[in-house]
Amino acid sequence: MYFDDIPTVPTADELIDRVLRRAAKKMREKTNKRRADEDFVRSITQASHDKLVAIIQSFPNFEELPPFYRDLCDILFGMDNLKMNLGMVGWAAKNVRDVGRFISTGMRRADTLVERRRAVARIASIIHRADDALHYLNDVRNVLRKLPHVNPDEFTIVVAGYPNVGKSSFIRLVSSAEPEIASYPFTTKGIIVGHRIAERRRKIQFIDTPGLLDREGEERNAIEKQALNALVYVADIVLFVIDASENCGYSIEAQFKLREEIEEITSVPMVTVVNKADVKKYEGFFNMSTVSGEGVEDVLNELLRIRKENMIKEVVDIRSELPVPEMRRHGGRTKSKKDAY
Ligand SMILES: Nc1nc2c(ncn2[C@@H]2O[C@H](COP(=O)(O)OP(=O)(O)O)[C@@H](O)[C@H]2O)c(=O)[nH]1
Ligand SMILES: [Mg+2]
Repeated sequence: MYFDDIPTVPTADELIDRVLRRAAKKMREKTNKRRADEDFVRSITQASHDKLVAIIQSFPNFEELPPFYRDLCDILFGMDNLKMNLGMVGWAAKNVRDVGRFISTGMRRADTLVERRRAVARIASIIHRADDALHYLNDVRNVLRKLPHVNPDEFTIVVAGYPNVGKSSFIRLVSSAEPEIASYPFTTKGIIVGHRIAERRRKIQFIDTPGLLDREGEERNAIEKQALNALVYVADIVLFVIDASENCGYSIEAQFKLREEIEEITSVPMVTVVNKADVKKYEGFFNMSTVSGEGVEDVLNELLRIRKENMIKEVVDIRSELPVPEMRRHGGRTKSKKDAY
């Protein structure tokens, strides 16, 4: 995954402390006092610069993330914010290096202790100017770590519908392994991502859309709408779950209205399934129950059928893009060299 290995981002003080302590330790081993001050400044310069650069590099290149994650990061943080804060840390890295080099080069001619202190103060002050950015990036890091693991290359079924219609129950029931529960920052509920091995060991992933649909369309805020868009974006199929028993607390009309809304924002096939068939069925749709298990197999088969259809379409698409051989384009044999003479 792109976000698992980002280490904690230190605050300015933590970073300065670490750098100073390491340089001081090195200095104790030195015998030449004059050289030691200069080495100290070189050491803190290099270490501060490298650490700041390492922080930037520990983040992924946001522009180059798969579209789903790029959109999600844009929704969560704003691309401009990310760039600005990473840029601030970059600015600090460059300045620390310039200032440190400048001071250490002039040290032999000056009172080295005074110069050393000046270097520490200048470098610390530059790093402090990036403190807000460092805090911000640490927050970003903490959010990124909790994002669900969505594999953009896997066939993806996004399970949508109002809360309590049985989306999570369905994913749990059909997933081969224990589904992963990640959390979206804009919802208090966990998002469930489950995987299932289909025929020929191909994986299918199911993704929940929790908490995004608690409110009626008009009340949903911009972030929630975009998040829903991002989710629908990764979908190869949207599975819309309806609870005809209305035990979920939403009328059947409201549920169909939501279905229309989602149909508007997605261009992929949508399968509608009525869950809780053990309580109430609804004619004209797939009926299933995640409690009794009835109808679940039919729903899975329908999803696999659509998946197969899609795969055949893709193959045809690729074929139609293959270059037409030269000969055929001219409608006959191309002239051989012999014919030309
Ligand atoms: N009777 C019945 N209850 C169900 C069924 N599926 C889910 N539930 C119940 O509906 C409630 C909400 O289920 P959940 O999967 O958390 O819904 P979600 O909010 O859409 O993820 C839980 O109490 C489930 O036990 C079903 O097929 N039949
Ligand atoms: Mg749920």
